[in-house]
Amino acid sequence: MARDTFYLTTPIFYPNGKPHIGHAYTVIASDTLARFQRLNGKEVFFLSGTDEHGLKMQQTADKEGITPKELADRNSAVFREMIAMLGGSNDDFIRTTEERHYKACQEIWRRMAANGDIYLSRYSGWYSVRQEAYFDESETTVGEDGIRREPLGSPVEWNEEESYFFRLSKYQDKLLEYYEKNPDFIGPAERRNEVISFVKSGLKDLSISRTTFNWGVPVPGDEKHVMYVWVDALTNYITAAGFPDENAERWRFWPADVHIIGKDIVRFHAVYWPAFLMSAGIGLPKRVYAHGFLFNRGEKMSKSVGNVVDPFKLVEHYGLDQVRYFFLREVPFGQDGSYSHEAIVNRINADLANDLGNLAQRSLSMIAKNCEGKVPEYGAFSDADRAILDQAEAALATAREAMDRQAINVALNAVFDVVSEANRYFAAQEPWALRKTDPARMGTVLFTTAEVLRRVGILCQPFIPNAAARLLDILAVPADKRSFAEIATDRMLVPGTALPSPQPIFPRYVEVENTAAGVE
Ligand code: ME8
Repeated sequence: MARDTFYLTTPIFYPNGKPHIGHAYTVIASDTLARFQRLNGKEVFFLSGTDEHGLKMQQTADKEGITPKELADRNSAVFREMIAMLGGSNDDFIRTTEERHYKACQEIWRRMAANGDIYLSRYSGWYSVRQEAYFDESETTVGEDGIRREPLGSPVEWNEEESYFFRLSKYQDKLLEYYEKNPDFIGPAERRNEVISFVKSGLKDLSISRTTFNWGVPVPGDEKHVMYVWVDALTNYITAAGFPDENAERWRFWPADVHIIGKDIVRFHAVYWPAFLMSAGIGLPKRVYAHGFLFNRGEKMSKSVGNVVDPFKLVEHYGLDQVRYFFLREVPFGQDGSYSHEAIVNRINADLANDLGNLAQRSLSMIAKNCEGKVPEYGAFSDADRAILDQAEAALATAREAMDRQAINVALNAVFDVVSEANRYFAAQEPWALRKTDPARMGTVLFTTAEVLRRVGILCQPFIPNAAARLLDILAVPADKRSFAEIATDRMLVPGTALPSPQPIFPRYVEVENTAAGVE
């Protein structure tokens, strides 16, 4: 039977600079969602990439005295490296300067034009290079320094040129109807409400080409224009699925199940993108989910404040699973979050080293010493045994439901609630005391604990893949028995199976002198 497909994307990153922790965060969260659905039995296509055109790239390259393509080549490679370093399990990495992408952009343009939605006119307005977007004069303000800025704070400059326009105004009612009929299209709810009120306030036609520079995809039939970078960027999601070849192997993945983005780019994904697709007669993505922003000790990261964190250094310092765990557990996905050295260390030591690491170490060392290093035999389960086993099984249902709505932290909480409860269970059952008084019961308690750890190990894989693999290795769980289907009670550990000698899963974080890890 064909498996259900699941297509998930990250935003494609501007390679005009080096990646920072905000980029790493998007990747970690998206990767977790992708891994979860693979273990859940879906056929997953997970995409990331770089967004290489536009004025920002051109200007940065000019400053460095290199071509935009050279800049893109250099930094795109660093983004790719960062994704690999974070354990990213993406199936493809798209660069918008690739040939396949030019073809897709030109075809979607032709289809929008054929539908009567593109016309030539002149544009004049306030342009922000940083946001790669025009702003209404009413949206801008002039600061004390005399500089005019858009609402997010980047400077805008007056721009006037011949431009192609997309009839976005025509789609206002269609979009509102779509949001109404598909209440899950935009998440979380705050973002959905913002989008709806923005569209209700009236949509103007959108300028979708530029003539003042040529670093972009040429407009078919009028090559002095290049496409507006956001038309090009959004199209990446269908390029990678094989568009315009609807017989392509990957076209079955479209429409995407979810576009994961940051909250600053919701308008592009939830207003422009569905309008372009409606115009071109292409199916719409099922969901757009926006996460929040990360702040360093509550402060915005900025080079001048000196609190920009390099994801490579952060991972080198704390460890990959530790960093993944921290961001996924600490920040409710969809809300803004803050990080600090103390908060990271606290999570590592309390949750990973103490709760999970110690439980595994203590129970498995007891098995090694007292049960000949084999999965113990078990007798009838007591109520306490059954309660903890059931909780570990129920965590899967909770996690599935939560991950379907990208509530990553809710899923992870359910798994770590099992770990906390298993610690209480272990302490209350006192298997070390049973060793003399009732060795058979000790075997049942140790079996129960090991079986709970097996379930926890399977459930932890999307979040902390390396540590979860180590845990499953020391429980001798075969590589092909690690999917969510294996959590079922009839697939428990088999008594008598030899276990390798227990290795620590998570060391404690020991304070070193330079605590300002990774801060540049
Ligand atoms: O926006 N915390 O690229 P980008 C959390 N090329 N997320 C953050 C962040 C922070 N401090 N700073 C940035 C683009 N991000 C476009 C996307 S998609 C078709 C094109 C997030 O490199 C930001 O919200 O500027 C965005 O989702 C992502 O990083 C890429 O940002």
